Amino acid sequence: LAAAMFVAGAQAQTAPLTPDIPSGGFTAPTTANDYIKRVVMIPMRDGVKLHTVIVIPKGAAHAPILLTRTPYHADMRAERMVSPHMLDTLPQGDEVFVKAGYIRVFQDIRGKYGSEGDYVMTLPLRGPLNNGKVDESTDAYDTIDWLSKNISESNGKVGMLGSSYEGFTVVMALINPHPALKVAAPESPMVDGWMGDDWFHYGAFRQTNFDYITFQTTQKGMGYAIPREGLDDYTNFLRAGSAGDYARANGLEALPFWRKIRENPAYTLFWSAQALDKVLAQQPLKVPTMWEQGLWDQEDMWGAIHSYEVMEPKDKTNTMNYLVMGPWRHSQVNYNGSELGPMKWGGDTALQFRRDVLLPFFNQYLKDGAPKANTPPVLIYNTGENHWDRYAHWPLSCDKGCASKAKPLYLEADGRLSFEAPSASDAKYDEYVSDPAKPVPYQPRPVIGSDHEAWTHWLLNDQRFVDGRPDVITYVSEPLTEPMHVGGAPQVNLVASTSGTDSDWVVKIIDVYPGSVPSNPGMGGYELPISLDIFRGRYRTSFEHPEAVEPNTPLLYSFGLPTVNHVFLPGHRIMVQVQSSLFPLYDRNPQTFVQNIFDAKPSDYVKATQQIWHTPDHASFISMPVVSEK
Ligand code: PG9
Repeated sequence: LAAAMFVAGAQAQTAPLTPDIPSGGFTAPTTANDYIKRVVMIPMRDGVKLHTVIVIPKGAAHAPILLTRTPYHADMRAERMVSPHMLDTLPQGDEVFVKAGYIRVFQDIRGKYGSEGDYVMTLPLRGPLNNGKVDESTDAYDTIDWLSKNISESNGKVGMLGSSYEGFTVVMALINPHPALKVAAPESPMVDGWMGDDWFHYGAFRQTNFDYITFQTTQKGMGYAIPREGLDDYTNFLRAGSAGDYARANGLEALPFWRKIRENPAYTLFWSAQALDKVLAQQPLKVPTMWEQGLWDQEDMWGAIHSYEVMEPKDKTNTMNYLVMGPWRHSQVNYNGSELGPMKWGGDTALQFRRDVLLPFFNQYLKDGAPKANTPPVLIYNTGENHWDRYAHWPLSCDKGCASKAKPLYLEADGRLSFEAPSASDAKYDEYVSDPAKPVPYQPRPVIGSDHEAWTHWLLNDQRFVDGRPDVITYVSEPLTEPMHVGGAPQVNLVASTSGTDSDWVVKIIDVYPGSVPSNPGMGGYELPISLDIFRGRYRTSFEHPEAVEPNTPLLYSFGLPTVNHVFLPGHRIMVQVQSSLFPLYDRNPQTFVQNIFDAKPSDYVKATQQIWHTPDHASFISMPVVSEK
C-alpha cells in the first residue's frame, strides 16, 4: 500500500528501498571531455587478451601513438586525476606529449590488473628460460601491430617510453621490433637485475625488494605489504638474521619469485640469460633509441648506460643511439627535476629534457612532416657546475680508447688521497673491524621502509653521518686549486685483505664542500657522494662460481662504479670512503664463506679484520675518468 501511495502522486517517485547502486553500473557523461577514452582487450598470438587504455584527443587525425606497457595498473596510470581535460588526466611526464596532440596508450602486461594470462616477474625472453610461445617482446609486437591498424585517428606510427619496469618493457619491444615502432626511450630500464639494477649489486642482495615482491606477486592487482615489528628497518632486519630468515618469517617462501632469487644467489643462467644488455649486444640496431637514467638513480643504475654502451658501436651513422643522464633520482625524469636532496638545479631539469629534447626527438620519427630534431648524441648533466653538457661520445675518459685517459687516484697512508703513487716508506695498510652485528647504515636511522622521500635521495646523503665510525675508512685529498672534471665511470682497484673467508666492499666517491659555503650555509663541509657501489667479495674471480676468499691475504677487487659527469670545484676536496656493509638496503655478508648467504646461520656471522693496502706493490686506487680539457 505504501509503495502504491508513492506512485499515486502527480509525479513518479523512486521507492525508498530502491537499491542505490544501479545494477547496470554507472557511466559518467563524457560530452565535456576534450578526449575520448577507449578501453579494449587486445589479443596476443596465444589468445591471451591484454587490457589496454587508449586516450585520444577529441578531433585527432593522423596523430602519433605513445605506448607504455606497465605492471602498475594501466587504468590508474591513465588517470592522474578525474578531469574532463586530457592534460590533467594523464601523468605529469606526459604533458608535453598531450600538448603536442599525441594519442596515449597504457597497457597492463600479461597477468597484471585487467590483463589475462599468467604473471611472471620481468618475463624472460623465449629461449633458455622460457620455452613458451610468448614473452614481453612478442606481446609488444602484437600490441603495436593492433594499435597501428585499429585506431582510425592515428597515423599508425608508435613510439614507446617508460621508466624502470616500464623501461624494461620498452627494451623488450626493441628485440625483433614491429616495423610500426619508430622510436623508443627506455628510462631507467631494469636490464641486469644481478649486476647493478634492482635485485642485487655485484651479488649483494637488496632487501628493500621484499616489499616489492609481495606488492607485485601476492595479488594480480596491488599486493600485500610486509608488516614491521618496529619503526626502524635497521633493527627489523638485524633481528631477523639472514635475508632468507627474514623472507621465511614473512611467508615469502610461498612466492615463486622469491624462491627463484634464493635459488640463484650467484650470476647463474637465470640472471645472465635475462641480462638485456647482453641480449641487445646480439641484436641489430633498428629503432632510434634514447637511453635515459638518473645520475643518482637509487634503483636502476646499471641498465641505460650499459645498454647505450653496447649499442653505440653499432650506430655507424650516429643517428640511432642516444644517451641522456639527468641529475635525478629513479624515474624523476617524469616529475619535477628542480632539486634532489640538498641540490638545487636552478630550473626544472626534467621538464627541460622532456620539452626540449625528448619531444622533438619523438616528433621527428612520429609526426607527419615534423622537422629533424637537434638531438645531442649525449646529453648529460654536469652536477658540479650545474648545467647540461652535450657531447658527441661517451665516456669522455676511461682506461682505454677514450679521448682522455683515466688517472689513478691512490688511497694512501694517513687517510691521504693523491694522484702520486704510494711510497714504500709509508704504513702498508689501514685496518678496521667489520662487525656484522653492527653493520654500517646506508641512511641515518631510523630507516623507515615506507619513507619514500628518504629512499629517493639516500644516494646524496651527507656522509658525515658515518664518517668517523671505526669501521668506515676515509681518504681525502687536499683542497683543489683547479677545477677537476670527471666524465665516465670510476673503476675501483681495491687491494684488501680480510681475516674472514668472504666480505663485502663498499666504495664511495665523495665531493667534500669547503668548510663554509656562505651562499648556501647548510652545505658547509657537506660530503656529497657522487658515485658509490657495493661488491660481494666471493665474486672476485667469477660472478657465476663464487669462491671463498683466502684470509689475511691482500687481493685485488676490481669493479666499475656508476657513471658521473662532475666537476670538483676549487676549494673542494675529493674523498673516498671504504666500508664493508650498507645495511639494511644490502643483506649482511656473514664474513664466513657459506654456500648460499640467504641460508647463513647466526654462527656464520663473524667479525672480520679488514686491511686496505697502499704499498707500491699493493696499491689501492680509483681509476678516475679525469677529463683533460683541450
Ligand atoms: N625499480 C622498479 C622495478 C623494476 C623492475 C623490477 C623490479 C622493480 C620499478 O620502479 O619499476
